[in-house]
Amino acid sequence: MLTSKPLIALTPYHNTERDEPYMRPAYLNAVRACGGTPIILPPELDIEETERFAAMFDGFLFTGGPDLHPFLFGEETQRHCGNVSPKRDHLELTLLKLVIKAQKPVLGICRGIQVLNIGLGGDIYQDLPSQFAEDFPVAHVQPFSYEIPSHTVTVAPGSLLAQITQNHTIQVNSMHHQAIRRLAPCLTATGHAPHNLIECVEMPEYPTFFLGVQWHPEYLWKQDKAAERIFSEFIKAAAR
Ligand SMILES: [Mn+2]
Repeated sequence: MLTSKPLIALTPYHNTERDEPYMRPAYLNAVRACGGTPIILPPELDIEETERFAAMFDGFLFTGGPDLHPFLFGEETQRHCGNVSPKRDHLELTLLKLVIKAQKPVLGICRGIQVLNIGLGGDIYQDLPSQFAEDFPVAHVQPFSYEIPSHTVTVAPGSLLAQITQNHTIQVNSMHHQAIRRLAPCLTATGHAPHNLIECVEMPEYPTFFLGVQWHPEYLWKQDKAAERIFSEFIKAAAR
């Protein structure tokens, strides 16, 4: 019998200098290893194509990457904001709305959690180091390999994240200078770094899998069961 693995659409990175889409292999490897078939979306889609893709694929992975444009959450650009790609912002925010409408499984990673929060009406810190006191003791851009965890995340009991990780505390890697500030009204924060920084969001009313994480499970799944289960549970939901 022909088995059909769920098709997982990945939003592409954008090299703005060369105007080229690209993808980090870690995402492709994690999706494949955890039971899905990854497909990289093109950087531009019209609304009909986006609608069609939202219906066509089984799950949607909003990948990591540089910053979202501050205008998207009503702010001026601060000097520590990083590079932006209006093209990528547009693709992801349009896609998110249509994917939610189609009620398909969603996983957001790093930039992806910020896309979910801003797309649903929340906002973010443009730059943690300059917006927090200098003695803010947790490095969210870790000084060593992505395959080694660097800070803890406290997991809310009864949440999807708790179901996935089967733990009250998990160890995660960290490579972000932005983070969620005001949570979108329909989202719940279910994972926090020390000092209460939001690192995981869910949508309790959503009929299927909806999870955003600030860390990078695609670099941890080989050695970490919780990271592996973020992908495998997402892909299981996409198979239903
Ligand atoms: Mn972090």
